[in-house]
Amino acid sequence: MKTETQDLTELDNFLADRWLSGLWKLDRHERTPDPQTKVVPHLWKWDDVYDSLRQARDRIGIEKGRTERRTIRLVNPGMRHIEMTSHTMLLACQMIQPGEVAPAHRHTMAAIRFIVQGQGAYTVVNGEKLMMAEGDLILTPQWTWHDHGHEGREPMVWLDGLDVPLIQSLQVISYEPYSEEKQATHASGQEASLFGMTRPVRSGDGAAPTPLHYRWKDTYRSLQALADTPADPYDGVALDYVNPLTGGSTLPTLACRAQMLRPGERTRAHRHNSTSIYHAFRGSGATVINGETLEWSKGDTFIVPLWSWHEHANRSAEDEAILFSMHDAPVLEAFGLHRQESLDESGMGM
Ligand code: GTQ
Ligand code: FE2
Repeated sequence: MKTETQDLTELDNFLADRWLSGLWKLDRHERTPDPQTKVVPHLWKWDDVYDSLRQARDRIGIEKGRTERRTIRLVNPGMRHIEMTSHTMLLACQMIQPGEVAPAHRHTMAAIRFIVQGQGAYTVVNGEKLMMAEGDLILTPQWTWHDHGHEGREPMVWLDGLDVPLIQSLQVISYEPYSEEKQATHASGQEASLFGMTRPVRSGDGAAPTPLHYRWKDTYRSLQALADTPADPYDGVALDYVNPLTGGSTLPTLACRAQMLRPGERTRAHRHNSTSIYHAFRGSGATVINGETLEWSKGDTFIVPLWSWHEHANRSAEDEAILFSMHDAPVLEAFGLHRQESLDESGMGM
C-alpha cells in the first residue's frame, strides 16, 4: 500500500510535469501575522565607504558609454544575491573629481541625492543646473535627464538613493543615454528652486516646474525652529521633505526625512512595515533594532528593516545629532498597506 506522502509526491510530480502546483506545498510556517523580510539590520562605517571611494577614484575613470558613474553600493547582507540595500531601495555613495563629467542619461528609476562632502559640483536635471552644497537634497524624478559635473577643487561625495529593486521587481527598467555628454542648461537658471512660491509670468504653458532642490540652510533653520517644541515620541524633531506642489511624499516611491535628536534625547520604540535607511549627518548616537544596538557616528549609514522595533538615542549630552533618512513608505501607502505599531498599542515587549 502507498503511504500518503508517496501518493502526494506522485501527484506533485504529475502537476509539475504540466506546469501546475498544489498550494498544499506551501510551508504553513511562512504564514504569520508578522511580515517576514530577508533584509537585516546593518551599519556601514563612513571610513570603509570613504576609503573604498578613494580606492575607486585611483582605478575607475568616468567615461561616456563606459563607466558613467563612480558609485559604490551599500549591500545588505540579506540582499547579497541582488547587491541591494533593501528589497525596495538602493543606497550608493558617489564620488566625482574636479573637472569630471558624469554623462547625461535617464531611467525609470527615481533617485535622490544627499550631499555629504565638498562644494563646487552640480547636477543638471532636465536642463536645470543645481549647485550642490553639504546637506542639500536634490531630486532626479523618474525619466528625467541628469548629468553631474564638478567645477570645484576637492573631490565631492554624495549619497544616491534609488528605487532600483522595486522597479526591477516590476520589470519596467528602461535606460537611455543622452545624445551628448552634457545637457544644455536653461538660461533662466534654477527655475523651481529660484522662485520659491512665485513663478515668472510668461505666455503658454504655465505649469509650475517640479521642485528639485531642498537646501540645507532651509532644512536646518526648520529643524532649529522645531527644536523648542515637543518632539515626536518615536522620531524626535523630524521633518518630512514634501513635494510642495502636492503636499505628498518626496517622490512617488521614496520619502526623505531629516531629524534632530537633541542632546541626550532618546526616542520611544515603534515599528512599521516600511524600511528605513539612515545616514548620520551630524553627531553620534545609537539605534536599538530588535534588541541589537548599532552605534553610529558622523558619516555612518544604517538600515532598519521593516517590522523591527527601533529606537534612537543621541549619545552626547552637549551636541545635537542629525539623521537624514530615506523610506519606502509611499509605496505601501499607495496601496493601503502601511502599518505601524508602538509598544503601548501592542503591549508587546522587545
Ligand atoms: O548618478 O545617475 O548610484 O544612474 C546609480 C545609478 C547613481 C546617477 C547611482 C545612477 C546614478
Ligand atoms: Fe542616473
